[in-house]
Amino acid sequence: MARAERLFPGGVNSPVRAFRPVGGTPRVIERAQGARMWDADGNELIDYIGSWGPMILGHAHPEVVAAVGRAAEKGTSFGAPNALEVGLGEAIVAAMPSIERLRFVNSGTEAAMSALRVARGFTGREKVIKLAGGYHGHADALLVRAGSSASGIAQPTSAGVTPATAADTLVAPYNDLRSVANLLSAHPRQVAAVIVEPVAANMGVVKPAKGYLEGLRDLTSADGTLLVFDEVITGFRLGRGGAQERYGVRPDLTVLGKIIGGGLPVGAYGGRADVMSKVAPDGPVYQAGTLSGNPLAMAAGLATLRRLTPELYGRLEEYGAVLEAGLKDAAHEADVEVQVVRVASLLTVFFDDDARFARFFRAMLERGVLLPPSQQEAWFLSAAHGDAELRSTLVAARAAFRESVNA
Ligand code: KE4
Repeated sequence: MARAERLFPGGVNSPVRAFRPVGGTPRVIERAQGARMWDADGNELIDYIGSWGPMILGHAHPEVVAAVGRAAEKGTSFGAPNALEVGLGEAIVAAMPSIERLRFVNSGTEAAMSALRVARGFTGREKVIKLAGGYHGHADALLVRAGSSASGIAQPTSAGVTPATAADTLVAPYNDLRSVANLLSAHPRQVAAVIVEPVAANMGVVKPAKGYLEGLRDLTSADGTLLVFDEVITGFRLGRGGAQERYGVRPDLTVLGKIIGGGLPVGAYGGRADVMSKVAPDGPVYQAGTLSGNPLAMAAGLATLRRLTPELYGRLEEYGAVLEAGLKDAAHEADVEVQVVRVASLLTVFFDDDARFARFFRAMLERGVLLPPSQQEAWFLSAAHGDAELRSTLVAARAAFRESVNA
């Protein structure tokens, strides 16, 4: 870490990894397998970060590793059409009917940024609406009142984002339809898109209020505004059809990432064919990428999606339910007031103050359980988490909740 700190801001290549909200030195991970990771000092950790979502099968799944190896032997990137990108594209379209056509990029940020550009190009409008606490990657227009670690910076908009850029991004509170209706009526037919995390997971897990997503669908349709679901986390996490299947709401565009790359850099945006027909080279909205659709990343994504079966989602649901109940019991036994919010295999334990969360995090880490080092993030369960992990996690939690109250 000392060498890393001489090289990288905060010694990390993404802010959340720096442990700032929880204190202490980040663990340097040497290898991972299934539900576990080992740090450079040989400590074994049960992992609930899961690379922030992609590792739904668990780390180093043998068939994913083999698929990547086979692809690598034929060349890692051609910069030309290849069969693997078609295979992964067809798998995504089959799982999410709202996606009629799509484009692969290399991150969720690129996918969200591109989706908004297409929405503006298609509608000819300039404004976008995002929800406070929603995180859609680090494109300028979206770093306004953003969640994840962006919520940790002092000002609501990142330094370096110009007032002019921020001015085109309108922000409403999550789960408040009236505020979105007010913004749309204050800017009639000027809003290109509303972009929303259908289950918010960058301010901790926050479920959509009953009727909220349906309400957004109605409000945007009435105003000719595109509804963009950012399913970078929920896509293939809540089920093969993501949140749009679970809640039965059809967006105009969907943003994907994380799981569809199986741990390699992949993002995607897609949706209505008429909207996507605006994307170059078919249309006037430009977007490009050297490594987009490269066979190595496509192979990892395909090998992962192939294993996302109803049985796997059933097991994730079972593990999640037992973990949620166990954590609630452990907190209650320690007389600690927390909220545990879970949707499928996404879970957050909310503490009523950050210092208590930090003590809980450190106490769990000392007992070999690595949680996301931020109250704004979700625990990501994997198919590799089983009875042994569940037992160890709950034993550690009983002690960690007690320690979280004693200063
Ligand atoms: P990436 O550019 O990090 O691949 O994706 C951006 C993104 C877009 N949309 C949603 C809903 C997301 O959650 C993300 C990225 N998530 C964060 C943490 N929740 C990634 C972790 C990090 O920033 O290091």
